[in-house]
Amino acid sequence: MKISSAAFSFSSGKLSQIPDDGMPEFAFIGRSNVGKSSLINMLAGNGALAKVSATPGKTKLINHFMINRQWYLVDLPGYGYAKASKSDVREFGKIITDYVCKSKKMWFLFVLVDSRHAPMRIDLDFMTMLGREGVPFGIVFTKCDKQSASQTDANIKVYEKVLSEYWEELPPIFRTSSVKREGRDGILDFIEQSMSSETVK
Ligand SMILES: Nc1nc2c(ncn2[C@@H]2O[C@H](COP(=O)(O)OP(=O)(O)O)[C@@H](O)[C@H]2O)c(=O)[nH]1
Ligand SMILES: [Mg+2]
Repeated sequence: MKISSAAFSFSSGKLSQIPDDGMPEFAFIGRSNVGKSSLINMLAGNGALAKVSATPGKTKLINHFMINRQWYLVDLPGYGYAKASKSDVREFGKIITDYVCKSKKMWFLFVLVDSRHAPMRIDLDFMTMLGREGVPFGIVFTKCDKQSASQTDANIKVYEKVLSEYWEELPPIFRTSSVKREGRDGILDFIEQSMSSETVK
């Protein structure tokens, strides 16, 4: 998919503030520092896009970026700050659980994990919650430039093994490097296909 325009649209503090304009939303989430802003900028082809909204005080907000005047890339707040608790809402934050579980405009959620790390409990718990709520998601392994391709492959294999203990079917998997601009087409083509298959219905 060619990106002909990308612009910051609005920030929201809760789900009800997001305008019901019928435009599809593809959202990105993960722990802080996993590379969310960098990935959104890389996909949009605009190195300054996600920074526009990254002014202090906005990090707890949902940020919408309009792409090609047709759909949105959505930057969600990072999770994993609060101490683990029994409640998903307390663990992941109400704004996050509301958006990912209740938004009717979110078509797909990309969950980012650092390709160098072994599976982390907080990420696995988050994916379990998504599964329980029937939220469609995929996993993006970020910062692949920080190690060899074979090391990334080995880490993804470990991840898949852990996931297959919980899931019969594995979610779509993407690998990216925002520094080397790798993995861009894979994600953009997936989004394009998702939108075109939905329109035919
Ligand atoms: N080497 C490398 N560094 C990255 C990559 N993506 C993000 N980073 C770095 O990781 C840090 C956190 O990135 P950022 O996009 O702000 O993460 P966010 O907190 O999830 O939005 C920054 O110092 C980025 O430069 C990547 O693909 N490769
Ligand atoms: Mg960020």
